[in-house]
Amino acid sequence: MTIDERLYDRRRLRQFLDGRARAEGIDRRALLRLLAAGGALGAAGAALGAGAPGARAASRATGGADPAPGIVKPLPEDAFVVHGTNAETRWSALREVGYHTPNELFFVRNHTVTPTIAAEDWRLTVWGGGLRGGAVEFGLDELRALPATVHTAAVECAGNGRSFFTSQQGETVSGTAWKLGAIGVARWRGVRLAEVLRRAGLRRDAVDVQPRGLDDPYEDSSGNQLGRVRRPLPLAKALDDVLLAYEMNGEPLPPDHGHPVRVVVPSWIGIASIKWVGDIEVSTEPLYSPWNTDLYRLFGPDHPEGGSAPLTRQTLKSAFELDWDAPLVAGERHRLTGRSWSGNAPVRSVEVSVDGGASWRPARLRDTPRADRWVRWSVPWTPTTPGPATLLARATDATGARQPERATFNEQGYLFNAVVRHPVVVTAG
Ligand SMILES: Nc1nc2c(c(=O)[nH]1)N[C@H]1C(S)=C(S)[C@@H](COP(=O)(O)O)O[C@H]1N2
Ligand SMILES: [Mo]
Repeated sequence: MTIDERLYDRRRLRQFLDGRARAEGIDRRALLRLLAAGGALGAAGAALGAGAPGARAASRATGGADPAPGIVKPLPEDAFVVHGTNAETRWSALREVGYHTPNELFFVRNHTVTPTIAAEDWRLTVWGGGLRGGAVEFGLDELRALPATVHTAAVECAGNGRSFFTSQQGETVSGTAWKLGAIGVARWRGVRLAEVLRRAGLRRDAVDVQPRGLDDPYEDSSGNQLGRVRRPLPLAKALDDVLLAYEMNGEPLPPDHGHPVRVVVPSWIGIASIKWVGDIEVSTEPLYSPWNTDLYRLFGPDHPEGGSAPLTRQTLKSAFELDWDAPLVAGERHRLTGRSWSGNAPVRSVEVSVDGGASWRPARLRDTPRADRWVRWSVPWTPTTPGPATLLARATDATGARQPERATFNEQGYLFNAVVRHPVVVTAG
């Protein structure tokens, strides 16, 4: 895979010129010299002396199309599909990759743009009526000095698989048209939220805990100002397994994934895992935000009048580590690989069909199934007849729940759990 460093530098420069980068102690001139030395600057560099607005125009003129405005890391074509401000991981890019999703391949879901936050300037404020005393602040060093916990867990968007409501079920839903790449599994290191709340001094009658991001306030597509991204958690979950993570796969959290600190809520939908967390409100009454009222609930004829309860756990899914319409040579033995996961329980078994669902065979699990993360699997296949074919993978979890043929419709297309029909093309040998 090629990481396009020039594109990366250009994007960083653009953020810098837009005033978004704080450049962590490096002054403007020094940063520009640094970028110029890397060969990333065209006319944009020369224009800087003329002031930021002109420079910005110049960088647009010379920088080419920016595939995902606001995402800092490179998004090589062979690893990502961009949807607006978001980027989904291509499953084919995970094929020869180990268990954890490398940071550079991890999907990005941004409501606005990745902010640049200097770790040394960052403070977390814990506040609200659910505390015994006043607000308490923590710096990164203080969090790092607390007992550390390491947990491997998925972060998966509630809308992962959304496009299949339309392409497989003919239903119209709103939101980003993800295939199955809005998930990643990382090894998160941080401090338990419980530990921080305990130190902040919890009242016995505290009920909700609401982390809020430092990224820009969000304006939805209808022009409604929703404020900063925030979503309450019930105290029971907050005290259970939630982390304030400062490392991802052994590195400081990358900018796009919440640098310097994000919330990680294992087994729950991705929106719970607030990135760039700046403050956490603790309340003695239930809290509401757009992200647990109008958004991230199920609306539609199969759901309660006025909508379901706010969504919590993720659902059951499977994916092949193959591109859409991947070519497979007839007469050769292929090793089909993939991963299955569920927010409800460890995956127990996975079956694969290579004939559009007429017959199923068990896949071999390559990891011990565990909660909060996926299991890799493989199955051999020697196709015989050239032409289009449809692959299906169907997981069953430890509760006995199995992926259905159809997912229950909801207007915003959350929690798609049905078996996905993956097209491939068998080519003549
Ligand atoms: N502050 C903030 N936190 C956020 C978001 C955001 O836009 N801003 N997006 C949420 C959503 S919808 C998802 S699916 C996950 C995505 O995490 P990732 O970008 O690290 O993959 O972050 C969540 N946390
Ligand atoms: Mo999401």
